[in-house]
Amino acid sequence: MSERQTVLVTGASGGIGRMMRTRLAREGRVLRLLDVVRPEDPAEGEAVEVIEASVTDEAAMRAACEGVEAVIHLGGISVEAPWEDILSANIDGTRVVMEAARDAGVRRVVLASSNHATGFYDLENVPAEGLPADAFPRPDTYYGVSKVAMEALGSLFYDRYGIDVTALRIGSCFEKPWDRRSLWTWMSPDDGARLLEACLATPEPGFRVVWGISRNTRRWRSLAEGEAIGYHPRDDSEVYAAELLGDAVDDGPQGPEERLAGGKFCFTPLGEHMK
Ligand code: 15L
Repeated sequence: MSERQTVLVTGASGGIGRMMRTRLAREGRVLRLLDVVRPEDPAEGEAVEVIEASVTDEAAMRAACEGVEAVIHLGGISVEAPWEDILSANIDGTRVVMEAARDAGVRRVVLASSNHATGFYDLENVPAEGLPADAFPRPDTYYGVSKVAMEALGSLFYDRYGIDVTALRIGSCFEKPWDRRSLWTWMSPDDGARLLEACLATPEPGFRVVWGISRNTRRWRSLAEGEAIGYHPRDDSEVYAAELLGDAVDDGPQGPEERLAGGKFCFTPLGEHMK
């Protein structure tokens, strides 16, 4: 990569985007932050540019991709929602991002897919080494379907135009896990930044799919695909287990909401706004 590297981050005002802002700051790197909700102006000395725009705005995305070395596409709706909204923000939005990246000559794109692309896997049937990152899609919602479409667009733009695309099937990226399921699915913000750095640095990734999770003792997803691109997670949700579970006997997944990978997403009415 050249000395001054501009990285465009879409969805920069969202949960993950905000947590990554300081973590992705590097000497010689400019973060170009884009969101429909205007990202905060740069602090003194912060190498940040802000753009208030939607990922569905073709002209704005084209301009945002100028001079960019890599795009981290986090933008879109992050839970279940009406089909028309998902279609526009997540599926069409990803198409617009990929086309703008191609037209601007961007060589690398990282896509925030989700574990909900595979939400209907039953944890009782996953292999001992963990569910592979490229397990065939089994989406649990229209939201999950949009993540499958996102991955398909990434694959298409790699095969057609040679843009390196890594799709991250992100688990639960929050400061801390909050319940039993998130002990399995957690990705710490620091590991999230490690994963994004690995995606930016690995030579010639081509198109691939990687889980976005930490080194959780209770994980049931494979870390191998991440390790292959230099992602070596360091955090483990287990440090929160006692605080979350107390003395409760823990016999593994209990009931369908815990047995299915997507948890409550598998049971939320399709197309209904989820909180
Ligand atoms: C996701 O894809 C959502 O964006 C996030 O809000 C969490 O619900 C996460 O999955 C999860 O499965 O915990």
